Amino acid sequence: MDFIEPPNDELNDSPEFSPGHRAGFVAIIGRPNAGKSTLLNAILEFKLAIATHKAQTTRHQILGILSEAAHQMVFLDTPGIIEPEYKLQEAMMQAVARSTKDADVLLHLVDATRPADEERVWKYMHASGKPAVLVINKVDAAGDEVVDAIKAACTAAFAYREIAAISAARGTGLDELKMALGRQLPLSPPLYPPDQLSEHPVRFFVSELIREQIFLQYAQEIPYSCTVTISSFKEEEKMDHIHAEIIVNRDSQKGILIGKGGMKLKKLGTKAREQIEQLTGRKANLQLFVKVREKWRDKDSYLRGYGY
Ligand SMILES: Nc1nc2c(ncn2[C@@H]2O[C@H](COP(=O)(O)OP(=O)(O)OP(=O)(O)O)[C@@H](O)[C@H]2O)c(=O)[nH]1
Ligand SMILES: [Mg+2]
Repeated sequence: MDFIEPPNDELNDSPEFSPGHRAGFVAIIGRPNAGKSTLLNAILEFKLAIATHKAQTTRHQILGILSEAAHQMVFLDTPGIIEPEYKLQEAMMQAVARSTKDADVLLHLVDATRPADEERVWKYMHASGKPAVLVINKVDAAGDEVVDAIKAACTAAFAYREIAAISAARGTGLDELKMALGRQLPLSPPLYPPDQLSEHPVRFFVSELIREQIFLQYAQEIPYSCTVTISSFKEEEKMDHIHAEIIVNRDSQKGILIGKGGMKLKKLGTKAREQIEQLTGRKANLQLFVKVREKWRDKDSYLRGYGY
């Protein structure tokens, strides 16, 4: 008789997990550019989420799973909290609200290199009623007194369960952070199979890697005016054939994106393809098409169609 793997819900009865095992959801929230996606990648030791020097890089909830002997932490990376000015940003804030609602514990990430102007974040935290851990990031780039002052300001405003100081970019302080988070999670067997890293399809990550290059290679409003959809993804024996559409907000942006003689789009495609190949470990043939969808960022039907 063939061996049949138990379905996931039978993990409860698995003898492999100690009675002290903890598992749950950790929502990483904070202002734009605090380093949330960098932290997710550092904890997972894998580039799952795109991260750039520009604010509002992340637009979706990104789920990443860390499975260790003592605990399984399901991280939810989220868009930076802002006052929304158009419908795309409203959808981004809904992703934050959903994540705080799903979380067992909130990880409030604060950037030590700028003043702790966190009122908007605290509003989400209060509304969720969830316990929170304060994590001060970028301590590699800030003095001890500054870090202490941020700590004092934050703990005066919110009753955090734990406090940690880290550098997500350098990977320092992460063991202490994981221990602090573990203490806040409920006793539970794993929620996901221990070898699973995420739950989004590959084509989602492919579209994100293209968007990351748009954030890195174009100035001003272009990154904020674009979205990327994968129109076809065919796996063949030797390579993946991917067609991606870059959607822009206005006709004038199409020319900027393509550049003289198509040079800019070519450079974008080359860099994105390299990143995609790193993610999948396979060769890719990437073709990019630019489309104008007037004011897509403010139209519900487009936003839904593009996954927001
Ligand atoms: N010096 C320093 N820079 C960092 C650290 N962590 C992140 N950064 C930088 O901060 C910038 C923003 O990082 P992201 O991870 O994209 O920030 P985010 O919070 O996900 O940003 P949004 O998705 O826009 O909300 C990038 O340029 C990172 O390299 C750190 O520990 N030290
Ligand atoms: Mg991010």
